[in-house]
Amino acid sequence: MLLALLTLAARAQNAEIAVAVTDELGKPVRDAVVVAVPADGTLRAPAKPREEIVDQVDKEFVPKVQVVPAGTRITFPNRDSVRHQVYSFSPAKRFELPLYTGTPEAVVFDKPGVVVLGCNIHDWMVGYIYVSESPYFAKTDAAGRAVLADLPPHEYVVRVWHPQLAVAEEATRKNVEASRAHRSDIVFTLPLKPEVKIRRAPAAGQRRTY
Ligand SMILES: [Cu+2]
Repeated sequence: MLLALLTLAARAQNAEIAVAVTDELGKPVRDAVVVAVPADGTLRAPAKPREEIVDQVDKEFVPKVQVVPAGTRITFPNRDSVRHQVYSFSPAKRFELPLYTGTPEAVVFDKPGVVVLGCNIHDWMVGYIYVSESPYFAKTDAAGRAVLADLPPHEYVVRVWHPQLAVAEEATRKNVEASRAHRSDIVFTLPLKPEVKIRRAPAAGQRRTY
């Protein structure tokens, strides 16, 4: 009981970093990944590997951007009645799940980096898994906001990634001193490339099933 109270008290003392992300026109950017790494480079190893899910719903990846700590096991359940063949050629994780329905076995993402997902059957299906080396991360909501909560007080290097980011992720770095029981507000303005969308097949009016 006392220990639980002490733990709670310690948590309340921890720091928060609140982030707002906009594009160069000031428009909120959703699905931006915000990562904080202690400036001295020390990272605790996660207690135990996490399990996460990337669904396929109506021939799209859901969520389109997923962020996980390194070591996470991800399953790719197919909620559609058609088959999918999910793959990635990204250096952080090359894999392929041969044509399937239902839920194939989990894939382990143990190397930090961005993993771009595709489907061999549906060219327009594109998804992203951001594998974070740090346990401190968040993803922006529709208002372009994210909060990194319960951070041990420390100096952090905070950076942002987004699928349309026009510069290297490293170029977004900001140093933030996160102090005890304090909330730091930081703003990122990102140069973004236009979104490239592959048109879905079949075209409107056709009733072919892929
Ligand atoms: Cu597919």
